Amino acid sequence: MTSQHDEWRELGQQLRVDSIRSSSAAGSGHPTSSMSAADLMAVLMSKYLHYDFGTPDDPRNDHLIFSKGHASPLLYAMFKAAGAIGDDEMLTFRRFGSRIEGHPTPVLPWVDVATGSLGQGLPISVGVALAGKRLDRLPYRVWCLCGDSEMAEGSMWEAFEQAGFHGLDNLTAVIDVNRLGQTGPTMHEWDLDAYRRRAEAFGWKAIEIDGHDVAAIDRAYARAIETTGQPTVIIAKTEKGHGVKAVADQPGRHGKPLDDPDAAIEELGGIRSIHVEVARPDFTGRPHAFPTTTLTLPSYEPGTKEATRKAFGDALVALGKARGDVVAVDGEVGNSTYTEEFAKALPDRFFQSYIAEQQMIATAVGFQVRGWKPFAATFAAFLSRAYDFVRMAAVSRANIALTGSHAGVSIGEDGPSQMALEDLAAFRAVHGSTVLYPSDPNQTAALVPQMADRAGIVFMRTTREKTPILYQPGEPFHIGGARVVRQTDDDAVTLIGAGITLHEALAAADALGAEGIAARVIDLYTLKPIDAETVRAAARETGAIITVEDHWPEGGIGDAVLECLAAEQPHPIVVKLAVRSMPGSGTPAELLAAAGIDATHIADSARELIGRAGARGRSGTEVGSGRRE
Ligand SMILES: Cc1ncc(C[n+]2csc(CCOP(=O)(O)OP(=O)(O)O)c2C)c(N)n1
Ligand SMILES: [Mg+2]
Repeated sequence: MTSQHDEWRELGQQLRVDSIRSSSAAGSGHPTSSMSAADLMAVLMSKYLHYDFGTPDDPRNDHLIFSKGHASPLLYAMFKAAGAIGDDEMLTFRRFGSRIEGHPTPVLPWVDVATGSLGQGLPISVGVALAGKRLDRLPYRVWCLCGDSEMAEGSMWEAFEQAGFHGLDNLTAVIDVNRLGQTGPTMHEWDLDAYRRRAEAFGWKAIEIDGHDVAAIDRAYARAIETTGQPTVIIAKTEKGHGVKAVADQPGRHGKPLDDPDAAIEELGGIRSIHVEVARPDFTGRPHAFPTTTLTLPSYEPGTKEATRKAFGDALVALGKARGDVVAVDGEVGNSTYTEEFAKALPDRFFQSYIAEQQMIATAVGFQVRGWKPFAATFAAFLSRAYDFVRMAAVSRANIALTGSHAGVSIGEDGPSQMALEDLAAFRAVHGSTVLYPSDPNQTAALVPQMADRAGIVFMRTTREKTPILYQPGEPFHIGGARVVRQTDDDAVTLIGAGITLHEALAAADALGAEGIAARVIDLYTLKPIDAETVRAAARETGAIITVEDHWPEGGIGDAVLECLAAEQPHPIVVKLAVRSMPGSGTPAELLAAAGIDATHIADSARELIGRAGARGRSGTEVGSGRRE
């Protein structure tokens, strides 16, 4: 026993006491989950963590991610011990307006990403560690604290496999094996070998220890940083609520303050005010910078055909050549989304996530922690599998670009398992998101560079089918815009589409025109933020609107348009054409027709609507009841 060990033990007790104090002040929180990991974190911050709390964006800093984000009282107690926050602020835990939120978020400058949805912190740590190895090329380390019940999440094992595969020896995971989850025991309780066998099978160095023995913890970290070629997991046997008899290893104590905090604090030896001088980064160096050239976007000749997914792939290569911070992440469908072009042109900045969509998004989130500009792409349908990662990325205030190909029934023969029919609704619902759905390859190329500069979650839906080139190369398009493609003074109806349905709407407008009916056609290439003025002007001037989308009726183009009009009084009838029954296989044309979203159905719908609206007059107040009889 050395005095250093005593200091670490004392610090562990302080972290416990402070976790109890903040949770009791808040009247809620997770003190027992914090207490089990207190010794593990005490040793980490005293000897192994390299972090300059005064300069949180120093690229050389280590990264500490609490995958078990509910142990936030412990994290805040560490921040207090490091002098980053004061005791008073720590005790504002969970109060309205305090940055000491219930679970950690990057509202605090020392927090990289929001955690609290279990199963995400380790996958994101893998992304940060991968950035350290392959992008920044700096020797910072990533430390990740995981819960044992959290290990049941499949995404944790996506992370284990990928970290092992990439040999991320800059990553150390610590599993706090306190035997308990929220409602009762975990699957493996204190069977540390069960975790070790799994970790080793995934290519990790696994070290089993008593998580309350500071000497053993010290030795484990020392071995972790010596280990090369593979990540390390420290599997620590701990007690939930350790140090306080009333709660230690007791079920039913998860997620609540202690009944008698004063007695508990006394049992732990009272309040302390130990300050830890956390070591600063001990190496020099700057993040690697990739060479760049000037931006030359691809162009497509009007009169020919190309798919927007191909234009996305081409434009991403062009952007990547012009910007060294742009990186691509694939979900093992790069020959479908066309990120394979990036893989060929810029292999150092291409990352294969294999068929692990949660890890794909987590990798992107980890990259942007370090300031890289990730573009992650897969079939739009499969992004839904990682939706919680996207939701949490928004909580993390992450800046990531996502592209989903193979949208809607127009993909054809593959059938409904491959068709994204809810992606527009899903991505519109994400806080602060941007939703793009280009209709033309030149337009796609114009939008891709803007995705890299846009804050938040930026989603682009691309189309599998080749569609006619509508716009000239170099024509300007901006996020938030819509393009009126057809317009006359006599428009009797407005057809609003995007992607594949814009082309159907144009064909419908041709058919209507041949009958003497003028139709305005709007290319709604940005669903969010929507160009409300263009939509409202069309509503006022034509008095009848038909929206057409290769998507379920809920939450897509039709609803985005209706939202713009909801506050307008009066507003015209809006007919939403969308996919309403479960599609099967068929040709794109057959499936568009079966869904009632092809040119023929659009034209039929327009004739019927004009018949109704025409009976009442285009500009009169009767138009705009918004009701469908
Ligand atoms: C994805 C997800 N599911 C459920 C929860 C609710 N929840 C919060 S903590 C917890 C138990 C976690 O147990 P463990 O990982 O062992 O951590 P401990 O508190 O024991 O340290 C649960 C189920 C959550 N936060 N996230
Ligand atoms: Mg547990």
